[in-house]
Amino acid sequence: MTLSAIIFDVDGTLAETEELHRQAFNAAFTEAGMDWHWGRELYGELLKTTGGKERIHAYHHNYKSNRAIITREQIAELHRAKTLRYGELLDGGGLELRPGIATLIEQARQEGIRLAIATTTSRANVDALCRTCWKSEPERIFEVIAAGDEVPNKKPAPDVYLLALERLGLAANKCVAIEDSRNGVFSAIEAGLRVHVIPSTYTAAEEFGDRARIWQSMPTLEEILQIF
Ligand code: XBP
Ligand code: MG
Repeated sequence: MTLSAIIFDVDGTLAETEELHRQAFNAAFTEAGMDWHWGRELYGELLKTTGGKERIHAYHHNYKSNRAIITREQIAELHRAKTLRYGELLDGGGLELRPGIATLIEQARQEGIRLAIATTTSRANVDALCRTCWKSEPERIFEVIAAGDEVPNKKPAPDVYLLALERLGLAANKCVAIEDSRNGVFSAIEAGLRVHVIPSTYTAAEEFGDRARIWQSMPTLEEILQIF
């Protein structure tokens, strides 16, 4: 069986973005006059809930249940402000691709292996990341992009990987997923994909089950092909 496509997760996999997401959430809370502040340890816990809007809701529900009700509209507004701040933080520069990502993508392109994204974050954030890290629009690097705001259920549900496969027009057994988190690994496996996981700063202590291949640094294309 030949490998036809590699499907990449974004946050934590292409780059260590979660610190910028955390700062953007906190900026949005402050701008809204709220006293919420997510420190690193707390954010590590909150990351178990994928999706920014879902994370705000989970925090309110689990940590602030004695406070006034927060509406769906207020959450959406907070998340809009967060996305703006995140884009600005990325545009400010400084964020780099994780070591080995640029090489892996270049090797895949040279071998004619197709490239795709399956992410929980929004398309706007994928665009901003590619502008910062590749100085390029995402379509010039990734043939297919499936984003969290396009599917009903975020990871660990398989929806976003299934959408990426549908857009590629490929069966799952012709592709591999590259992930950094437990939620992402389960999402990809549910979609029928083989998964390579390279834990990131926030996911280093997670359990990934026994069905994903765990790497401590980014594998080369040759290493991926050896166990495809
Ligand atoms: C990571 C996530 C996202 C980001 C924040 O997704 O769970 O929610 O933390 O992005 P992935 P949004 O690793 O699948 O890319 O606020 O846009 O949801
Ligand atoms: Mg991730």
